[in-house]
Amino acid sequence: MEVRKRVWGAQTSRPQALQGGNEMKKIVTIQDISCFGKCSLTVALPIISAMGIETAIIPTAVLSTHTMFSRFTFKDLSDQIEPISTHWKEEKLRFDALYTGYLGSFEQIDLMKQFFADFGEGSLKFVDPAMGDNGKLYPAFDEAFAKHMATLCAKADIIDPNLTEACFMLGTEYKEDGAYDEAYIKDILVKLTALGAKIAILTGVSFSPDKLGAMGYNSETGEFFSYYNQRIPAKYHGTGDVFSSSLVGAITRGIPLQEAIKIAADFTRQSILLTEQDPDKPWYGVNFEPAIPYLLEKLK
Ligand code: PXL
Repeated sequence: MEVRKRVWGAQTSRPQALQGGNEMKKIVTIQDISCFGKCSLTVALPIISAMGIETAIIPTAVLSTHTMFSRFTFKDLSDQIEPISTHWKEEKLRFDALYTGYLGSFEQIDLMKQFFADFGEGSLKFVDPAMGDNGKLYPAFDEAFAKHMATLCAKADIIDPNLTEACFMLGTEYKEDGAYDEAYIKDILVKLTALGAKIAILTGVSFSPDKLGAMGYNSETGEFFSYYNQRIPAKYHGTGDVFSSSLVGAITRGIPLQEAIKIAADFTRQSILLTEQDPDKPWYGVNFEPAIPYLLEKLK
């Protein structure tokens, strides 16, 4: 016990790590652990680590599976967020990026605002307001929750909602692919940044049946940008988490934003492609794992 204590103490108080004296970047990602189902932390942790970035986590809840399964267990961990954060402040920990994903309650959203206030200075604050897809919110959420998520987006540097999440946060009508034009997407992007975030990236944007991609807006420069690739006609759960994790990883590695979006979109597409080729393809998630070598190749 004595020895274990000393080893642990030595690790946490290593001066070089505290001063950020090594070269490796650090991200903290805050979202749930769905123990089975390939989403949130079981996606973010392996992807960001594989990108050569130290990945700290705060699990906000433990679920047996994600909420698309017909039944799941759920243990809320909100009461751990403040004590973890207080300890980290004592340890003077700093992160290059703070990345939030799926959050389960109004309280957790407010705790993230406090976390941004405590750790955000000089760090990239990245919010993926994971709440829904295909015009619908996930079962746990309603419109009031989406409006509250918008108040966290207001505190971020970069947000990357899909069209569904953006529409619920803004109270704008959701339109299916093919039923909207560029003016509709640009209007949403401007309104998203008017919430307070500097940059908004809208995912799942399509202006032609064979193309799918993302369009972004930088409110500081007034610049719009987009990236599309060949659509694979298949939808998988967890692709938003694959995109966000690789995007925040690429940005943290110093890759310019538009290039980072291309890398994240191509990696997500490659994950979908490999899932489609798998005879045992899972219904509940995407095979991002065999696409990791492709991602690392893109980072060279
Ligand atoms: O992939 C988003 C996500 C994360 N966490 C949980 C979810 C979902 C989507 O359904 O249920 C628990």
